[in-house]
Amino acid sequence: MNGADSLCDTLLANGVDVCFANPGTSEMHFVAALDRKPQMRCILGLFEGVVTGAADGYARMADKPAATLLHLGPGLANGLANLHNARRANTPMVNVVGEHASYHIQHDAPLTSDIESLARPMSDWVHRIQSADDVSSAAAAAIEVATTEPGGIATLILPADAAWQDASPSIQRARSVEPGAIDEAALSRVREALRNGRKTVILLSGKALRAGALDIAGRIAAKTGAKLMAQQSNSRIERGAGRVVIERVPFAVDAALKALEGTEQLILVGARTPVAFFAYPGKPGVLVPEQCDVIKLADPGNDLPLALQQLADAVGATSATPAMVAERGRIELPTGALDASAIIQAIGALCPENAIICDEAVSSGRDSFKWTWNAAPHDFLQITGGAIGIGIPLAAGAAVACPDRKVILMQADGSGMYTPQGLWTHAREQLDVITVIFANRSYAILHNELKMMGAGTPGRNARRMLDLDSPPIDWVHMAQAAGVEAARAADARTFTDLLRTALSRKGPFLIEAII
Ligand SMILES: Cc1ncc(C[n+]2csc(CCOP(=O)(O)OP(=O)(O)O)c2C)c(N)n1
Repeated sequence: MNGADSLCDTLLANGVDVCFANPGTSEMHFVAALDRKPQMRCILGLFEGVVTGAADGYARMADKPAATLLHLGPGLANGLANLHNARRANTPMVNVVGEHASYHIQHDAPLTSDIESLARPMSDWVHRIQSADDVSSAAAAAIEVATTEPGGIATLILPADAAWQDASPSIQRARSVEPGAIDEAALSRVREALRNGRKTVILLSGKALRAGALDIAGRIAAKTGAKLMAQQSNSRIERGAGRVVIERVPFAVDAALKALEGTEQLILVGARTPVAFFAYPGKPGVLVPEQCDVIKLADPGNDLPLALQQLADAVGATSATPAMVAERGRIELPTGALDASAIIQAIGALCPENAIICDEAVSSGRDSFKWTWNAAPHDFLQITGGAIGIGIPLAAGAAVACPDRKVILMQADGSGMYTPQGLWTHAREQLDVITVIFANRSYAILHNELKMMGAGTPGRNARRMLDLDSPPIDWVHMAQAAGVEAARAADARTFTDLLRTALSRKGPFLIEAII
């Protein structure tokens, strides 16, 4: 057994059995070790942003980490934007970053770089393995960091000589760390606040947005008159028919201010105080009214369903005060011209039970909840860190985690062009993903941001940085080149027909929706 075998065995012994990878020479012994372990599913991504984004989507749905395999500093750097998104989602992940053999670093060979400095800002924990005998305990420590609530990004740097040297056969188990209990004082403060008659919003995030926890929160809302809201970006929401109806804090500052207007108390359950994505001249950065009291019930790392149950008990919200859940509605199929609403309406109408809807539709997806709140029950995954290019990888990872569920990806075209390589992974792994491209051929959101910033109207240079129409991107050929079947729709009926066809089959399909 060498260090690479020890790493592989430690991952498997701790339930990590999927590795999203893009390897290079320094990782050849790890590749060979993975090759000796058919229980490990190795999935190639043709760009490291696909690797890290897929590991994110996988863990959000599997509730356990995947490993990634990245090639030294540059490979890691290519994956950083989606690592940033994953960190913002509190996704558990174990990155294995290959490194030169320890005695080779002194030569400053071309791929040498300061891996720790690249890794740190997007990792919760970084560790450089010292020797083959250090591998198993380091990997177990990484898994512990990744799996401790609310989840974390653990990055292990694996020097090639530590991978190829003989290692002790002893395989370490990661400690399982119980999530912290909520503070009694916080619980009684919140209980009192819910009795004082002031206008209250309970803001939820993380695992408080899973169906069971939401149901408890819904009972608390029904009992106390508080309003439930979800944070603007969340890793996963279980929603649709039969689930508690919940709106997110809107992205746009004015809409968010309006949604939170008059709120006198904000109770945080694994959520943060809402702030604007950016500072805009003359607009506030914090989105709750100035006099609003912000009271924290639970941190993201607490057991959020338990915290909600404790609160429900404290306020007497029993099953006799049922939550407001969505009833399955008949959503009309759109007809006529195709626009973002028509696409989402069709998805809402046709979405099968238990689907996973991934959202990187950017400006086109702003109102998606309007068309999907009473659709068939589904999971909703969204971009959490604002670093675009997550959609195609995220959908891939979700599909790997849940092979029996349909994944529908709502993908804006500009963001899709950051990681189109992920389509090849959809095809290679025959993932059950329908990718819907919202082809507005523009960075539409940035046109609006220019206005919101008060930066004037776009002239030639600005338009050349914000428009994607010349040449138009041919997504059908792009998908086909990657091995994914694809078709184009320019009106609502054609789109609906294509969506129906794609839903009736298993495997990847892409619809380029011209809007
Ligand atoms: C990694 C990264 N690079 C750049 C940006 C800035 N940015 C935000 S939205 C956007 C364009 C989005 O366009 P598209 O995906 O087509 O969606 P649309 O605005 O048309 O809805 C860009 C470039 C970003 N958020 N993240």
